[in-house]
Amino acid sequence: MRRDMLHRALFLGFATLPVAVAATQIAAGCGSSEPPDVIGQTTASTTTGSGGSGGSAGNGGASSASSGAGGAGTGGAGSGGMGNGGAGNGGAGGMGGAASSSSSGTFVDDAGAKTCPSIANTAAMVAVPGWDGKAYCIDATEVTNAQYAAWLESGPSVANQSAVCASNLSFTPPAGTPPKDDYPVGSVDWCDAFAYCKAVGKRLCGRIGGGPAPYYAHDDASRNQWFSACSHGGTQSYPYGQAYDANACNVKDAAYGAVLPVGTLASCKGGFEGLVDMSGNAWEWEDSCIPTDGGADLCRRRGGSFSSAADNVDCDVSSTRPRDAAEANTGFRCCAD
Ligand SMILES: [Ca+2]
Ligand SMILES: [Ca+2]
Repeated sequence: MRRDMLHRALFLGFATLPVAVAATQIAAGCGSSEPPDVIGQTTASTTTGSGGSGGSAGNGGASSASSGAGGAGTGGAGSGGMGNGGAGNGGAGGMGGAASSSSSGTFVDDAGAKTCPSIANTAAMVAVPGWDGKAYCIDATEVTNAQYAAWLESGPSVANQSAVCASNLSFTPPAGTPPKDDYPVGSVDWCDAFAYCKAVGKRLCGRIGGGPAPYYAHDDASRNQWFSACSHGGTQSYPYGQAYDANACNVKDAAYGAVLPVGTLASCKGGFEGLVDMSGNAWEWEDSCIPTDGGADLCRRRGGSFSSAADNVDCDVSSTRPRDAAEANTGFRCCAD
């Protein structure tokens, strides 16, 4: 068992479980209403390199996760703006070597060379370093009610969805078109999120390089867009750092008790410059589901919400919900390749 998984198993009180059990999905218990998935890994080349300093300007040396060497960060200090339609193509800061990751690729600090789309009435995007030369873009914030409402008002047709979403007959949340505010949209199902991102010229965050994220590699920074962005390329447990901070983000311990407008807490930043709310506020649907049959498939959601306890708000924790579930505390953000 990987060290971090062992830690999690111990934390959750499953220390006495056989590895084979702990490595499969544990769906209940833990004294939490939002049990994290504990998922077996398909790759586990754990390294023990020292984390390098990141973010400062300079010529970037590619940092190899397999060597664990601290990599010099490519400069490109990000200025990823937030808000509606603002251009926010800031290159993300550099990163150090992977301290402990299950990554199987080579980190390439190439965000500074990446140009992200700037699409009206959608979240600004931030360029983040990629793996194997695949820098990509991710929304700086969760998609807001106003952004989602703008899309609904464009009259999108449910007829153009893939077969797995054939049962999704409406993109409108049960309570109706959301108000035009900057709170994260909620009560959207996976198909709504997928359709929104596709329609605005992005895609629901999935695998680096294209397609869905492999379901059993949700904490593989070399393959998972959402996780790599949150964890600073697999080097941090939380978007803002390595240690839990009860007040950095809108999580249960911070006691706000409800979602906040996206980007309200400047302290909830990272894992790369310009990103906010990767921990807490609203859960975020991800393009990672099993099987691929229809509305009952289980799809991942990431990062926890305002009501999530400490063990549910780090970058590698995830939770699953049926593809057709629409919960008030679950929204999403989009990526682009
Ligand atoms: Ca729907
Ligand atoms: Ca979030």
